Amino acid sequence: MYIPSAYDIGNILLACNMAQGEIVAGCLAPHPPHLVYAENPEQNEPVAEGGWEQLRWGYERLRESLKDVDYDAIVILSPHWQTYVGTHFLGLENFQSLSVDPVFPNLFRYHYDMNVDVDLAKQIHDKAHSAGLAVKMMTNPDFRVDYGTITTGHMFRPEWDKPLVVISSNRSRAYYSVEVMQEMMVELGRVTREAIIESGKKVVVLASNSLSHRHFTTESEIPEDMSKEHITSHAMHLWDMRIIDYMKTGQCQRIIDEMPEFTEQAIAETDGGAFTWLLSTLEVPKYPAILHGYGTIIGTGNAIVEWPVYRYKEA
Ligand code: 2X7
Ligand code: FE2
Repeated sequence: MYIPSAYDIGNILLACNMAQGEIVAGCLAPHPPHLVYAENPEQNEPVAEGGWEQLRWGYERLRESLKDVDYDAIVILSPHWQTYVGTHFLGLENFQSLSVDPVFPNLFRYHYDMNVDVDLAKQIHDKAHSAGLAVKMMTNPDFRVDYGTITTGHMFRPEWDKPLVVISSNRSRAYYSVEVMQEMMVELGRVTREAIIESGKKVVVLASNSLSHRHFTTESEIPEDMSKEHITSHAMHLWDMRIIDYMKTGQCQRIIDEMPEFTEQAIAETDGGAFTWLLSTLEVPKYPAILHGYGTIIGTGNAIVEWPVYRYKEA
């Protein structure tokens, strides 16, 4: 007689559950504050004469691509919310304040008002805790949300009409190595995915980071003067193109495998773990991603990329 294992029973229960949640899309959604500055939204105080159009058009194409895709919440991991003891999650329903970029206060003074899906944040938090990761819900009402989260949030969905789950960067690369960081982010990605499926919600997951991250050390007189904008070196360009090629050709396992070299040689912002976490939430895709745009910002390499999970799911 066939006796189902606990694993089989779990799968049967999951299959019977009509309210199973899902990740509908995953995106690489970089956050240089220059993008918000150049858009001139009413929330941002400084005023620009445009700039970085290649990337801003890329975000336009991403928004257009997802406009008919239905989802309940957006989950973002930002490298600029740096928590050296564990992974933290925004844990209050609303955050409002003024966010100022510490390096570019001349470009980014943004008045934000964001809603959080605290239930989903707690579900991911609890799963991560059960898996042995150090985690914490952030419930200080005076907490200032980092500019990485806000820039990605604004460029991805300027309406701010979907609740967010915001996950910090544990910076485990700083204390240990890229390899340790990756192990932890693969696990965080796995539990993020499980929690989303169990939540019954439809979710978009966003990794908020640049690719190569060596930047100029001086700013041009007019920050949006595009005649001054280019990649810092040929080596950085080659690394960015290599990683983009892997994304476009569905070779994401190679990105994970080469992450230590990429992160170290291209000084990549993947050091914060967001990209590894994203690939893990998507079960390391083997299908091609859509490249919506690539461009440099003060010499760093930035790609806007979508994994259209909604196209690949079974009918
Ligand atoms: O945070 C950033 C970044 N990642 C890249 C370029 C410029 C500014 O800020
Ligand atoms: Fe950054």
